Amino acid sequence: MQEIITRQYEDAKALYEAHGIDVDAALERLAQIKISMHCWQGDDVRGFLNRDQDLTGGISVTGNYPGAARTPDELRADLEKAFSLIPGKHKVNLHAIYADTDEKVELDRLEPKHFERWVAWAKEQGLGLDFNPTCFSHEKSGDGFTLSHADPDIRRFWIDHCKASRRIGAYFGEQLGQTCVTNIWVPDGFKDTPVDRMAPRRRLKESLDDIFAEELNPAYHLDAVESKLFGLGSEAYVVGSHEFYMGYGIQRNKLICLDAGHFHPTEVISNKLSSLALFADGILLHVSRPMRWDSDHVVVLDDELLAIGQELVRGDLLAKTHIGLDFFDASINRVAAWVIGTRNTIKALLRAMLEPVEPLREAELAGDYTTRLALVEEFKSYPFGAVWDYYCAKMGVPVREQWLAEVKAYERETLLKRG
Ligand code: RNT
Ligand code: ZN
Repeated sequence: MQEIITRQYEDAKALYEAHGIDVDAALERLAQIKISMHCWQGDDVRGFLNRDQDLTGGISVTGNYPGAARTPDELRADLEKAFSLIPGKHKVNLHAIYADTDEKVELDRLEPKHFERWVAWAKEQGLGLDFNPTCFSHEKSGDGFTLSHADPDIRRFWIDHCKASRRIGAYFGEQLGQTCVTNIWVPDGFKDTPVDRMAPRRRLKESLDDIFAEELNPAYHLDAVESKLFGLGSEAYVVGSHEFYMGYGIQRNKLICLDAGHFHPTEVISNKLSSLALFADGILLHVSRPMRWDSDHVVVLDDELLAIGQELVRGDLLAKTHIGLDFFDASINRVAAWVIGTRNTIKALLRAMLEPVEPLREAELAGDYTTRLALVEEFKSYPFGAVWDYYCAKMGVPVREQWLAEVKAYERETLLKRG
């Protein structure tokens, strides 16, 4: 390791240690945290099963940057490149449409065998896998409804798809010896104000109960449900609202997924974690960045990302929280998008681990809000960067923006050669 990185690290460490922060222990802890990196940033949520279908479900990817992955092998190569630039061992979050098979298979007929190559690759790479049924971009979701559809046949199709997805998730968990989270998100909702808000929600509840009827070993598989406030084309009413899944998840013991972009524009998920944690066994996060709407911008190191990290660390919630990413930007290099968003998420956790939490708690308890504010503000300019650089070097990944040259080379040699 370069001498200067080590020296700056030692200096920084002394400053943090003066406040009782064990920096080496923080780095060890940080190395244990797995971020679930979403495969869909690599190809603009297209997948491989129904590539002729447009992206629907009220989500949208904009931009036409060249080099999107067109095949499972290309996507895996891109993921490998990204992971080589991100410190730590992580997970890949797959969607059902990313099945790697030559068979023409319908969503409700998917089986573990259609994901064998993903599992073999994950084993070889030392990665975990998470999963999602794909309840959009399909002719049977064309009118905006899936699990809450009024037509029982359409509902059945999506229920069967979700059941198949859970079995695939359980297979991932068993094969890789680590828990797979299968997260259900459905786009169901109305563009304009409905008359009957109850019936679709009742149907969604019944569909979920049917889907979850099969018990799966929680050591290998956990279910999550993801809410939303609105989407493109479901501005007036989303069936699976926050209250809906909050109730469902607590009552039925499912992980509740909080997506940072799925609430009112000034509402933040960081402020929900401590409440949810008191009642839920586990939480799934979709770390994203809404800009004016659920725009799924690449995650940057902004106040909300820092606050999410702080809540997880201060509230000791890391053990019960599964951290997933959810953004898709097609206007920049897609590998860079992964690297930037994932490195930032890890940075936010490290920043939180380097806070003088105990002295801050004591000041707060004593009503000394002056000290609280003063310390929090001064710590913002502590030499966090030196610790981060040392961590990257120690974990064998590029320090600071050195990763960018590698992405540019990969773009020249690989991405731009794709048609
Ligand atoms: C959509 C949800 C959902 C999707 C992915 C692709 O608003 O956030 O998580 O982004 O499943
Ligand atoms: Zn999401």
